[in-house]
Amino acid sequence: MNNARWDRLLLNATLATFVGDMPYGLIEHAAIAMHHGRISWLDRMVDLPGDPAVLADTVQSLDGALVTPGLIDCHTHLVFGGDRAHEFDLRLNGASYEEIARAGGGIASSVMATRAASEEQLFAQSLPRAKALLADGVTTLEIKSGYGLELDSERRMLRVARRLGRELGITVRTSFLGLHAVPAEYRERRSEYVAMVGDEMLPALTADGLVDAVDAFCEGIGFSREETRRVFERAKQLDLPVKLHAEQLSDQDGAALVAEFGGLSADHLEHLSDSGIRAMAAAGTVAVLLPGAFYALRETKLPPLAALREQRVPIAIATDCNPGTSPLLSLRLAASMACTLFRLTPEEALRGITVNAARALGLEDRGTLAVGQRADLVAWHAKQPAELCYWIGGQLLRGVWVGGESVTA
Ligand code: DI6
Ligand code: FE
Repeated sequence: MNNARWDRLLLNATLATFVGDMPYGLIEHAAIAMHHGRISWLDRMVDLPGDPAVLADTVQSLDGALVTPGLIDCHTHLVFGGDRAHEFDLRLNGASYEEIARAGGGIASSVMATRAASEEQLFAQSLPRAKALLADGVTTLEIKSGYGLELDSERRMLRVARRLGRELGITVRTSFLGLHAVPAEYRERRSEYVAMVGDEMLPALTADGLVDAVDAFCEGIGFSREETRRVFERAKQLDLPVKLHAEQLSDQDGAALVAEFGGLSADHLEHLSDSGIRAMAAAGTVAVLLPGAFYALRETKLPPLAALREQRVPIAIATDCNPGTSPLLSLRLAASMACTLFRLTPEEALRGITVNAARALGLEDRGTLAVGQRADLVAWHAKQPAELCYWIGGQLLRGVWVGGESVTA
């Protein structure tokens, strides 16, 4: 039937649209149609403009199941060589993070393993992690570089990130994180390293078409505001948006810096100040909270949720999937942790992995269910949205559509 109005129609769904002021933008007893990769119609079943079998080529009933936008993990370091399970073991047997780092562990050990891995090996090691996120409903995924810290290895990481997107049929957005750590060979020459990141690596990787945004780790043990600013200036010249690891372990006033550049997001933010919040609110910079790192590091200082709410800063949640501080492979679990550890409401947490996560990546065509949006959506073995944060672990996925096509997770 080639003359049907729509490619596909899902019936008897509960839609969490995240549009409008109703809780979750919920529409019960609803249907949703997709055509040419976009959402072409959605409303209550009783308002369907005709016989479903005539309206669409493919019709499927969901028996009242919950449907949400495809989930968006807007902050990961998912591509890396090796793992750090051994350090986890050492830490729980009494070794400190500093001792491990001094013995060549920490980020340096992931850099060594990543540099040593071929593109093929890096892809093979990263693929199961990306698949785990997809199996939990993620259809858009941000992946950072930052374990190469030299041009060829950073390029390899970003190429692997892009290939994961192609292979799994999901969207991958890449961020260049040259300012993640000073590599050992530059320890005595850090200003040379910062200059190389801005003047050589960033322009070269941008010319290769591998960079969607620029990130940095602005921290006492990372890079200063001035060093970060230097690379952000280059990003601006290249017309690339910026985001920042800010205020994770201490207040460096990084949030105000990224806001000054009109940044997409400031991420972590446990030590965020009132002035940082005001700067973010004025610039429309999204606050990305990362409860996986908070949990794994057994942090106790909470991000300033009340003030973020009061200033109406949009809040997103991400896994921060990385081998050191957040080996977390479920975005739904990150949302659950955001509720239990940070006290977000389930609606805030779910907006944080849909509509606000899209905003943190500068993507306006997804994160909500509305006519014209990309047809990235997930059907769940759940009836109500809060279940997605309420169940801790488990497999709730019932179906995934990316750009209107059914994908096997
Ligand atoms: N903040 C983090 O928590 C991770 N990177 C960053 O900038 C840690 C990465 C690691 O330990 O490998
Ligand atoms: Fe991170």
